[in-house]
Amino acid sequence: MAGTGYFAAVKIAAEKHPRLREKTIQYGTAGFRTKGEELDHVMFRMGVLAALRSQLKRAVIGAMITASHNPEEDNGVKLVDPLGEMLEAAWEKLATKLANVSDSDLPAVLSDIVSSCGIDTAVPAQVFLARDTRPSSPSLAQAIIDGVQAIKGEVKDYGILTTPQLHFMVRCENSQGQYGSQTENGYYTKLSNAFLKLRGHEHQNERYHPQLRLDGANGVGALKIKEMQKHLNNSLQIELFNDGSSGKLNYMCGADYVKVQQTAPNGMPKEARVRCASFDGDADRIVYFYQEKNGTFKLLDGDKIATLVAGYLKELVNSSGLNINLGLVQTAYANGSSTSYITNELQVPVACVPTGVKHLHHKALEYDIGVYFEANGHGTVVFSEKIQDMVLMAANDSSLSKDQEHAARRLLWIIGLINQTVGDAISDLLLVETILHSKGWSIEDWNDAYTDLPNRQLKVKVKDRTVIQTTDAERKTTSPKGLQEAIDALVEKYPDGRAFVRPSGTEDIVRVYAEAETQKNADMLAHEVSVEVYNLAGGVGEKPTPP
Ligand code: G16
Repeated sequence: MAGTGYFAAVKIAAEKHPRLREKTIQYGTAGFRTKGEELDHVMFRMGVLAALRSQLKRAVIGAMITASHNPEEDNGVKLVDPLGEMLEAAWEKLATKLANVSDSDLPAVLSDIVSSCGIDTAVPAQVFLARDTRPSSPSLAQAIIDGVQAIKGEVKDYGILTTPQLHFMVRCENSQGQYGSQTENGYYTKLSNAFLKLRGHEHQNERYHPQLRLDGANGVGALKIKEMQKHLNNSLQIELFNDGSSGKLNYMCGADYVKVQQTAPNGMPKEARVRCASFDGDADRIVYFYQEKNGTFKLLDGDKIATLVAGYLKELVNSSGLNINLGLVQTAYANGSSTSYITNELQVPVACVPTGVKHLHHKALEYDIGVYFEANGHGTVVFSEKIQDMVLMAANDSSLSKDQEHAARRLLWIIGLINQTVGDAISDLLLVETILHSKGWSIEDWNDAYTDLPNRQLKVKVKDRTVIQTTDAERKTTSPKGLQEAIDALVEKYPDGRAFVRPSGTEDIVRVYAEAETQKNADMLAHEVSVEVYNLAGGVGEKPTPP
């Protein structure tokens, strides 16, 4: 087993990446995230950690440099586990510890990790690396490479990729190619083949039009959707805006901006009844939107996507006659109307878990087919191995009726279209377009399924956001004292009122969510809750101002 002497090379390499700041940093909702300039030593250490995890798992581990929806100056890193899923929770703790130790303690902490996890340091380590388009990303990538190489690991550097593309590559490699080929071309080919098959076997209804306007958030998603388009044989005409050629990443555009501000992004023409979509900065989230004739903005967020997808999969499962249990996973941010619609109309069981794709993903694995989406547009569908085999057999079973066989075949192609490793804006876009095309629906038809309760999200700046602690899948607070009682009393005042607060795991703020029967009431409730947070949880800066 490796003692501290083994890490002498790490100590020397670490001299190039010293820890210059005392500030503690946490592996949050989706990895480390802060200003890009504060991350060099963290990246180096995550390179070492990724290599150790690769030795432990005897598999390739991924490291994605991105701060996703955050402003351009921020950056971060997400580690990717062997099946392409987010890093296991126990290792998030190790990552936090490693990121925060002094330079001189580094060998001792690494040695502890090696002995407590039983890592054989003689095993070859391999790390797949990719980054988004932020200016700070190339030098941070070098810090990761230095970390991996400090313990003689090998790096495959993909350069610029979307986050879900890197997750895909890791899964492909570790499945020995069964999941697909671990190249960018392999990604486009797998998804587009499935998309074209699904499109080719259904007649287009006149209310579906193949034109889509897309906001690329001035990020990596814009670059990669252009590549994907080359594989779609013109069956989908995507008009791209905010493609990064001039605007700033995520600035007044992108899925997070559109969802939180409930408005169209800058840089896109405003035209009534045109189907539009928006990616976030690393293309793992997507929301749709359009404008009504009278100019009213309509958002179709992750909840709307989840209901569209779950409803469609349920139809296919029923038509195929296969015995499959289908479930849907949401978070506290899910609009109350979506949960009622899924439960009562679609009759699909719903589970609620804390924010963070890692929580949704794990819960979704409990179903044969698990659909999960956060309201912010981050989500995908996972299929159990058993169901994938069953669908494959049914799709080729000539003893089934034509309808059953047809449904099974579509399910099989849908499995090919979905990036099951993590939420993927490109794959989700193709999935939504497939379903709308198959149903012959316009975006208005889709929106008509149910009406969202008006809602509002706000941010409150506090001195230390960890003073807010939550329970019940983040729907209630347990600290600071009196906050939950105050929220309960406010919610009481408003018909259909609901509100909760939680500390963000990606930004240094507390998030406030409120919904109510009218927009005015939702805005007021969110404001009043913000004031309570400010007063009881150590607000800093300007007090929240009324709407
Ligand atoms: C990340 C996570 C999401 C989460 C979002 C916001 O998204 O992957 O699961 O919903 O952060 O998290 P929080 O409210 O804790 O700040 P992304 O797209 O930024 O990687």
